[in-house]
Amino acid sequence: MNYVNTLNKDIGTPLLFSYRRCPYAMRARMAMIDSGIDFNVYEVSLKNKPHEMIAISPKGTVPVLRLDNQVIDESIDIMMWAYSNGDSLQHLNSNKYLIRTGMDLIYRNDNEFKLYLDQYKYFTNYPLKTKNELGNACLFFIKILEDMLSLNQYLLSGRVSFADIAIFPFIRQFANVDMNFFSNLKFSRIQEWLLDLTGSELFINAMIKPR
Ligand SMILES: N[C@@H](CCC(=O)N[C@@H](CS)C(=O)NCC(=O)O)C(=O)O
Repeated sequence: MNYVNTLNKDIGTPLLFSYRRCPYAMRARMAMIDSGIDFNVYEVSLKNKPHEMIAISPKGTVPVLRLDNQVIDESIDIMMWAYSNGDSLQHLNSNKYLIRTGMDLIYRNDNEFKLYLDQYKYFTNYPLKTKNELGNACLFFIKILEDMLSLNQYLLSGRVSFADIAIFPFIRQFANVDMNFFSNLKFSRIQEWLLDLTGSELFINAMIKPR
């Protein structure tokens, strides 16, 4: 992963329009690194998105992956592209049941948990509820993950999978809203899982700051 400041160089190298702190972009960067793909990254200002990105993906969200003859502008699709094209295919070689389970979890993360997470993150916008109530409303998903982590060290097996990578940036956000609230939960497995993944070389490399 190599940060670039210009957009027209190295047309042959995959270019990821990214925003360092965006959880969707984090999972895309992690999957690309994990797959051993050589790629450039352009750090986007969300307040001033480059027209080169809007021209190929008018919906204006990051991450966007620009390839020679293809544009991929959903983070899960970028992950799937990375794991199907890189040299580390083990994630998508697991059995179909595990892939289905992983995809279902990601679906619930992106379409259910995220809605509650956003309310908790922006709790001041919801004066009728307390911050703790909004935090507690997120726990249905934390509990699902905790139960899965009681079976294996990671969500699908004893190895980090695409599901761990796709979901953990959102759990990190959840924990960061109020570290005390998170560490006082009686969910020790997810606490250890988060610590493990945030300390991993893969995550540290994906979080390198743009120059
Ligand atoms: N479904 C998209 C969601 C991406 C997304 O919402 N990214 C946020 C940043 S975290 C974004 O670009 N928002 C547009 C904006 O803030 O202008 C994906 O998975 O790639």
